[in-house]
Amino acid sequence: MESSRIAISIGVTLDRFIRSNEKQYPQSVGEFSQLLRDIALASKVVNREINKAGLIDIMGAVGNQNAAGDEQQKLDVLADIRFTRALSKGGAACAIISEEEEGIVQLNPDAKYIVAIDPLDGSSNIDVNVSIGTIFSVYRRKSAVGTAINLEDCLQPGSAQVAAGYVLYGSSTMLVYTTGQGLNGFTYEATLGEYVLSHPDIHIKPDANTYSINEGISKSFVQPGIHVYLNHCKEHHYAARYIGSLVADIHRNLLKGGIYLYPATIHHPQGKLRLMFEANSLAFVVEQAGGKATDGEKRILDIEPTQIHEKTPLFIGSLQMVEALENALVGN
Ligand code: P6P
Repeated sequence: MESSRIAISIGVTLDRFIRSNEKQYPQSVGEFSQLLRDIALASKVVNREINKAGLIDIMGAVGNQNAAGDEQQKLDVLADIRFTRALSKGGAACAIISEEEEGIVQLNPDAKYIVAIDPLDGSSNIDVNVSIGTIFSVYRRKSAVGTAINLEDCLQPGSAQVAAGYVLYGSSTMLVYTTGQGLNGFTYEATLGEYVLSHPDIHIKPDANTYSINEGISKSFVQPGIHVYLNHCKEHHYAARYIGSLVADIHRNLLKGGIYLYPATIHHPQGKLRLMFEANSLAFVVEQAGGKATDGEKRILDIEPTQIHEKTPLFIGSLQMVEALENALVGN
């Protein structure tokens, strides 16, 4: 019997994929690769803790709020610690900005990469066993190596990202990321402790018929065009799919086509989602897959941030669906 039929290949591991990419940059010293490995390592630890959440005392809220005013869940805090510790020990990050931290977390001043992270998005779903996710961006520092990272280093537009991605802790755990050379997805094989390439070169359908929005708060939407677009979806018998966990909704729409909408509301006039920790990363990811991401007026990746915890409306997904949404906003 052929050996290939006896020993089925496990495929391309994330580590091998990162190293093969690194060879494209002869001047690379491996810092960037180390950073990606550190993010992957932290996600494996978080994955293990999420899978035990019902069995050990890490469910529920900690009783205080994060910088954005959200009630912190125990796993939010735990995930923030895991990613900060992994990046600190890896030495390839000079700083982190996190949805769970007020200010800049200074790490290795001699490193050149800044990580912006939402350690665990959708955490209100943790206690009911619904998929949740980590969202991350990587920027290159602007200040001189060897100095502390300042606000100008952190407040860069999404177009300056050198990498971005997410981890989806779902029925399987996946790491999906881009370095600007396309979008690839890796599925975690826990028995090996490895992420294995399972979704190479992801592309989002240019048009589809799934829309994701919290219609329960539709009376609080402030732009009339949103209602016009939602009526368009219903007149064309689109499917409404809203998990209430951004990474899960984005992942489904990436693979099947669709649009996710979180508009400005009376309660969130600037939108609910964070520019630096959610919108920029997912906009880079979706654009690399051929989709589009806007705040309703401008491309997400072109927004010049003014504060770390800035919020934005977010309309993201299949190109023609986002364009139809933009037309509905302009026309009404
Ligand atoms: P709402 C989770 O809190 C989150 O940030 C996203 O993951 C999710 O898409 C959205 O907010 C849900 O918000 O207002 O519909 O509950």
